[in-house]
Amino acid sequence: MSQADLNQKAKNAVLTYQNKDAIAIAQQAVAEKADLVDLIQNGFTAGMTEVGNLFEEKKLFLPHVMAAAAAMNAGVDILTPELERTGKSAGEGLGNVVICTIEGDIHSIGKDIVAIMLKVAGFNVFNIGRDVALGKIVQACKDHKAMAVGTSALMTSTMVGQKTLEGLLVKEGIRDKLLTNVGGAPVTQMWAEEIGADLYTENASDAVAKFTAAVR
Ligand code: HCB
Repeated sequence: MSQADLNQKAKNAVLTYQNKDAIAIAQQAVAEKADLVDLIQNGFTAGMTEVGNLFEEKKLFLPHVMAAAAAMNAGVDILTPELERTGKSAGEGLGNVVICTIEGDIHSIGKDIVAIMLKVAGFNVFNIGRDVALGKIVQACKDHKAMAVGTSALMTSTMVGQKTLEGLLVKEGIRDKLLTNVGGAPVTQMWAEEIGADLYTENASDAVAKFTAAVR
């Protein structure tokens, strides 16, 4: 099957909340040695983005969003071990990165995709979860001697946590030892500049490009 057809089927699986279809298309893509990164970005993520738009237009409701997210996760769960297997080995590690969704925010799909892509690109990624307390993020950066910390915020009400984290990293004396990266749908380059974050990344590919450039 062509990459475009695989992507379309992955998108449809999310839009029709079909976990089984999502799993089947992911397995087919692995068997056919398709471009799995393309499948995540232009298949599953494209479906999730459309669901998000329909939700915003009030044409879908929260249970639909949850069902779509479950289908997306079912597909991505099949692809993750394969991407990790074919990615760079731990020995080629480009540095330790801590990533999470900020305190008060349970949205995890986007940061999980970024975590997978950074891992595939050769970074040692510590994905410490969602709704993570700011103190816990700082501690993880210290424990893992992180060269970068990426935080995701999907709500305007939780973005402020990214700003507070900047101050906390300064207070704990580690701000100058790492790069701070902010992402999430409402986050912008302007927000990154306003709070003093080093990197704004729009999506997973952008994160890989900017993180890789930062270590070269
Ligand atoms: Co949620 N939700 N939601 N939601 N949700 C949003 C985010 C709204 C915009 C929808 C809306 O009202 N228009 C909205 C926030 C409004 C606002 O504040 N501006 C919203 C709300 C309000 C809520 C609840 C409060 C709803 C409720 O309970 N009444 C609640 C949150 C409770 C809480 O967090 N305390 C809630 C719950 C949910 C779920 C559970 C149903 C589900 C999340 C499931 C999960 O993540 N496991 C969900 C979803 C799926 C969405 C939408 C529809 C899609 C988000 C998504 O996964 N997009 C979203 C609408 C939207 O965003 N348009 C809606 C796909 C991913 C791939 O994109 O932007 O997350 P992404 O990530 C990108 C990019 O931003 C970047 O790279 C990623 C990959 O390309 N990136 C990073 C992301 N993180 C990064 C970190 C880095 O370091 C670097 C780059």
